[in-house]
Amino acid sequence: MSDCLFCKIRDGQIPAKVVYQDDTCLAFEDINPQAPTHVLFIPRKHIATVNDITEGDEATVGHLFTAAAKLAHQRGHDANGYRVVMNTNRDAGQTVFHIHLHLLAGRPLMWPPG
Ligand code: DGP
Repeated sequence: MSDCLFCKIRDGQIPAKVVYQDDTCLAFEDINPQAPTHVLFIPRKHIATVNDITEGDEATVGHLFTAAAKLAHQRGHDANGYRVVMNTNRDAGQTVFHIHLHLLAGRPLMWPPG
């Protein structure tokens, strides 16, 4: 989508600190990190919200989780743990309407998140 911030990051039109990419997804450091590790995993395909995921997207969305788990492992977060979360629409605080899996790690994470 032409007016999507994360599509622009995907296309290199807006800079981001990319930490991982492959044919399916891109991962970059969050601009406003809430933990020592705060990385966003986005599909290359534009999908606005979790509500817009279709059965044909299941492999793509699942891939975000395996990519996030690999990065968590590489950064040594396996033992202490980490959180992966995808916010959906207003009440969850979604602000960018291109799905993104947050990977948060490196400090104790409270639950419920608020
Ligand atoms: P959410 O609230 O789940 O929609 O999270 C959106 C996240 O995107 C938020 O943690 C901040 C991050 N973000 C917003 N704009 C930019 C940007 O231009 N660059 C990067 N790297 N992250 C951004």
